[in-house]
Amino acid sequence: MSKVKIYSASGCPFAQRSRLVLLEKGLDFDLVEIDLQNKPAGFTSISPYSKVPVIHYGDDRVWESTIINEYLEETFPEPPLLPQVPGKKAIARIWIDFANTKFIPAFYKLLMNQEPQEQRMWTEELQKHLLFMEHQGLRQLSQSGSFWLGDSPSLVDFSYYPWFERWAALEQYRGISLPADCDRLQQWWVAMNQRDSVQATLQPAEFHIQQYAKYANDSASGVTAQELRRY
Ligand SMILES: N[C@@H](CCC(=O)N[C@@H](CS)C(=O)NCC(=O)O)C(=O)O
Repeated sequence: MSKVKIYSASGCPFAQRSRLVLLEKGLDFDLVEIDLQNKPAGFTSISPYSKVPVIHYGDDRVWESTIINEYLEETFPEPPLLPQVPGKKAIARIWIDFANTKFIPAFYKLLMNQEPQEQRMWTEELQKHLLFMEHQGLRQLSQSGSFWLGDSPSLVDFSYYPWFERWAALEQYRGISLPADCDRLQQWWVAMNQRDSVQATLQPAEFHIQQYAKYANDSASGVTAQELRRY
C-alpha cells in the first residue's frame, strides 16, 4: 500500500488536527503544503470543497478533518485514539461534535465580528462553552488523567487543541482569556503542549496573530471566511 498523502496548510487548525493524528499513529506520510491564497489550478479535483485537509491513501480520498481522523483511526487502529466500548465512543463523538458545532463557531464569530455588542455576546457564548468543557467534560470524564477521556489522548483532545494554540490571536484581537476556574483546561493545555506531535506542528503565537489579522478585521476572502460569515 502507498503512503498516506495529506494536503495541508501550515496555518490551518483543521489540517493540524489530522497531522496530529498521523503523528500520534507514528505514520510515515507525505505532506503537500497548499498556499490557500494562491491555490493550485484544479485544486477542486483534489479537494471538492476547495479546502484543506484532504488525505489520499490507496484508492481512498477523504476530506473534512473529523471524518479524516475517524478514517485514520479505523485504517490504522494502533495506538487506539477512541474508546472501544460503544457508550464511551459515543461520548467521545459528542465532544468532537461540540467542538465542531459550538466551540469553533463561537471562536470565529468572536474573531470576525466587528460590532462591540456582538463581540460581547460572542465572548459570553465562548466563555459559557469553556465552562461547559471544564465542568461537563474534563472534570466529569477524566477524574485523574490529564486528557479529555483519561490518561492518554484521544481524537477528542486533537479536535480541540489547535484552537488553544491559536488562543493568542483571540487574546490579541478580542482580549479574551480563559475563565478563572478553568483549572483542568489549563492543565490539559500544558499536557497537550508536551506531546511530541504538538511540538512537531507547533507555530509561535506571532505566526497565528499574523495569520488571523484578516479574520479579525473581517477582510478574509477565502471559502471558509465566506461560509463563517453566512452561518
Ligand atoms: N470543516 C473543515 C474545515 C476546513 C477548512 O476550513 N480549512 C480552511 C483552512 S483552515 C481552508 O482550506 N479554507 C479554504 C479557503 O478559505 O479558501 C474540516 O474540518 O476539515
